[in-house]
Amino acid sequence: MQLSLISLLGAATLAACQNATVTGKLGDARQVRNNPVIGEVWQAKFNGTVKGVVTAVANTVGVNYTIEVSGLAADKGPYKYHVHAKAVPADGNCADTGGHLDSYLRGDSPPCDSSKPQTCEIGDLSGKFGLVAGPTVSKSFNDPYSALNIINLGYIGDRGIVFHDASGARIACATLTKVPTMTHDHGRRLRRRL
Ligand SMILES: *[C@@H]1O[C@H](CO)[C@@H](O)[C@H](O)[C@H]1NC(C)=O
Ligand SMILES: *[C@@H]1O[C@H](CO)[C@@H](O)[C@H](O)[C@H]1NC(C)=O
Ligand SMILES: *[C@@H]1O[C@H](CO)[C@@H](O)[C@H](O)[C@H]1NC(C)=O
Ligand SMILES: [Cu+2]
Repeated sequence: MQLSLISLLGAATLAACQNATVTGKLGDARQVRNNPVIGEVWQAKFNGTVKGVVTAVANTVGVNYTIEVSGLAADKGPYKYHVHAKAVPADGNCADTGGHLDSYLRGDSPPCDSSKPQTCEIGDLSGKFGLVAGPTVSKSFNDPYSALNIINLGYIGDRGIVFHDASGARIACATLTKVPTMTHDHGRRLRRRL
């Protein structure tokens, strides 16, 4: 009797927990409003079976992402896409990019509730903005919680963007790299000429 009461209470607690709003150990993600250079562009370039670019542009609030890729097998989706914690190593092995960027220490489970994006892992872009289907993707969104200020939790620079097929396999990855600005380019060209 006592045992069944305890297990009943346990089940009720579990149900309540499962429905509770999920936040990380460090709380909800905070919106990013201190990117140092609005309009600064970072890109992850895919040049394998999957080809194309994921672009991240520093906005006044968070980061504007644009995904323009092709070569995702139409019968292997829907695909997830994330910012992972680490860059892609020189050998291109997506397995070595770590887990999702999770600056607020939330963990993968339970899954992201896209109606409460502040409670999701920063890097779980497909959790927040939806899965994509192959073979081509053209998609843009603003993520208020991604940062291009290196002092922020949620900094995405020099980290890997990873696509997963429906089985979860990491089928393509590329590192977000800062695109030199016009003035930088110009300066370099001028210096070379001197
Ligand atoms: C939790 O959600 C499930 C379905 O989403 C519902 O059946 C259940 O009653 C909810 N539990 C609580 C404690 O709100
Ligand atoms: C980011 O996207 C928003 C909404 O489309 C747009 O208004 C804003 O200008 C974009 N920011 C940058 C820096 O491109
Ligand atoms: C993409 O890969 C192909 C074949 O490996 C190579 O010839 C080409 O130069 C690469 N393109 C870029 C932009 O890196
Ligand atoms: Cu991932």
